[in-house]
Amino acid sequence: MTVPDRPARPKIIVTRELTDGVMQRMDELFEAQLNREDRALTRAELEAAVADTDVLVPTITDRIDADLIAKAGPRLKLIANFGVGVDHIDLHAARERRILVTNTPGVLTEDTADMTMALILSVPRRLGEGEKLIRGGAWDGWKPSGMLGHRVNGKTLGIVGMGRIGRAVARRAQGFGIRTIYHNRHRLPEGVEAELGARFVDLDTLFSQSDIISLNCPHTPETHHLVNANRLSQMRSDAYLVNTSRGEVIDEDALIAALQSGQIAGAGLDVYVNEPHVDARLLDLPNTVLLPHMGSATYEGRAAMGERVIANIRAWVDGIRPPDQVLEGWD
Ligand code: 8YV
Repeated sequence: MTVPDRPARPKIIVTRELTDGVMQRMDELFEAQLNREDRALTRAELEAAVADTDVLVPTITDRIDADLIAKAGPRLKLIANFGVGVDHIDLHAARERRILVTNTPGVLTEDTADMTMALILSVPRRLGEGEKLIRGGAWDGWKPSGMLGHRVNGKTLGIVGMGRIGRAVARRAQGFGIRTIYHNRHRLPEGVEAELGARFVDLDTLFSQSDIISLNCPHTPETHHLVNANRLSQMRSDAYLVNTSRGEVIDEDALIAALQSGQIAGAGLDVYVNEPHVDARLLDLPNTVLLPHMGSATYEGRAAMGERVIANIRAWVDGIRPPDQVLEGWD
């Protein structure tokens, strides 16, 4: 069945090289203009793309701001983001132009929670430093005082943002004998809290009582710089901060100052304010574990993200609401 004004084979422009299977499926189903070079499109290329396509498939490395959306041609009706976070897309500007935005929730939850857990374990137990010691040829053998870190078992984890990923982290924490407290826009139903072994607290309590804080909230105007100098000053000097959400949730300068002064014990970061640039001061700090935004980077996850993008485009073609329409700002 074709829907009036919906092309059966829409033109889609995919801004980044995706995995082979996903690109092949997109090629079969749509008039797909794929990026076979493993690089981000330039601004001029992005402008040309939005001017002449039905669907744009961007990733986090594309800035889909109001200026770009103003340059969209009349046929652009859907921005089907490859990724769950949509803070690189001006949702308001898209809405004004009646352009739908979709994302890929659900399919990267477990991978991102695994990576969050990896950081929760790595930072207190100094995995990064240990690796560097070996690779630098500086290990002079076992000793009772060698590479001492802090035990995670029995400690308190404070999760900021108890959506899918936050909850998946809480489930993992239970297996490690870690107590979870959390803060979220809305408190979870009691049954879910009981299942996760998680207690709802306000942010002041979370920051002052946690041994490890994990940021699992989206980046929105409300969470921008949620971790600022004031919040960091509430943390204990033996507490750690882990971030697998978005760099902008932390005031990076304030974090660097807190790490340099010993105000907090360490940090595990997968995301940064100005990616791929990583502040040189972070590189100099031994008490950080730094990863290159790889929280969801599994073969399985990328394939599933591609499938979600395809499902959203197909729903739009069929004239039904795409399953992952980002509703923020829509009636
Ligand atoms: C993605 C992410 O790989 O989905 C997200 O929001 O942060 C990443 O894990 C990336 O955004 C893809 O665009």
